[in-house]
Amino acid sequence: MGNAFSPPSPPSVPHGAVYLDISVEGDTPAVLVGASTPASESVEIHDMRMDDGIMTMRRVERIEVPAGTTLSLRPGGGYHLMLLQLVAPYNESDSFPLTLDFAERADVQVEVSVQRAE
Ligand SMILES: [Cu+2]
Repeated sequence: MGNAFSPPSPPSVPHGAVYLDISVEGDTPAVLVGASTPASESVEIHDMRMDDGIMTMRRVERIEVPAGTTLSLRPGGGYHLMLLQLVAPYNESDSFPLTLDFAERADVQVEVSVQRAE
């Protein structure tokens, strides 16, 4: 797990997105089923796809990451973690903890740094 970051949120936007790398060592896959953070009321797993020429986000229940691989969540499409109802806007150089909930595995806590997407 690593490289967790979230672009700064404008004060008018009550939600944010977190991107990170999910690395799965060993020989069993990992299934991410949710996440939580003190920075927002709730966190959803979202998948962003082109649908008839329009980018749409939909909620998914889980992300399965095969054993021995790293899944990179990045801006611009695919999976991300959506923080809903931010407790407060956050700015560049802030950071906050985020707990990843995995099925049949220990939770993992990461520190999310607030930074613009490269
Ligand atoms: Cu989203």
